[in-house]
Amino acid sequence: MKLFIGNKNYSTWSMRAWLSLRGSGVPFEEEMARLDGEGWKDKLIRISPTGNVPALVDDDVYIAESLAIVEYVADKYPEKALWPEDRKLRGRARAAACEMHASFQTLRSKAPMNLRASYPGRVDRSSVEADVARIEQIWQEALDLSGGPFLFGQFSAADAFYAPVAARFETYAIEVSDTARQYMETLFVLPAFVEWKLAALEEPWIVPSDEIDVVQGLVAE
Ligand SMILES: N[C@@H](CCC(=O)N[C@@H](CS)C(=O)NCC(=O)O)C(=O)O
Repeated sequence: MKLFIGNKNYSTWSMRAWLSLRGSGVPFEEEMARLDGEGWKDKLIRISPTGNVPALVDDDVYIAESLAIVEYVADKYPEKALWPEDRKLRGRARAAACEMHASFQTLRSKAPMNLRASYPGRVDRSSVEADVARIEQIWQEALDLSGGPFLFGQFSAADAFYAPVAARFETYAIEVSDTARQYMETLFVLPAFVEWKLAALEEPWIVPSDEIDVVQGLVAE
């Protein structure tokens, strides 16, 4: 089983799928399809007809879309518990991941993930208030329900889906509640998160469209 991913510094959807698998102990190979450089999009379309990463190839089966990848792998490796074992917690965890997949466009567009960067104050909480408040509510409810330390008790794909959000809060020093901060610290020491971030820090590539100066119109792409 091979997971195609984008640049680790920037590719949030790749990170969600990769962390879900690695954090759950699923065996897989990975290959990077860079989101920069000459002809990158054509190369990507050859790997993944959606033109997006992540994409999973398992023998003759090809699966695109981060959430579908997680569900496919959860079906294939039920013993790895990508979702919580308790049915009600599993339902809530899936709902949280689906909401991440479908929402928070303001935060996603105004505060691109950039793991190697530190830009405190460049994104005001007020400009992304509705999204941050809803994410804090999701985290608080989940942690109250499960008792933590991860959203639904043990690590699950729901945590992987919110990890890039936590990384954004950190990069731009967006103020969050004490509960959210504590949960972020739990994520930041997860071995799979550390492994991904260390690899991201090694990458030399710049993707201009994900750099805050370009996003904020201060520098042309
Ligand atoms: N809905 C897709 C989104 C995938 C996506 O947008 N991936 C980005 C990288 S994080 C990508 O491949 N972008 C290519 C492009 O911008 O053309 C999923 O959940 O997998």
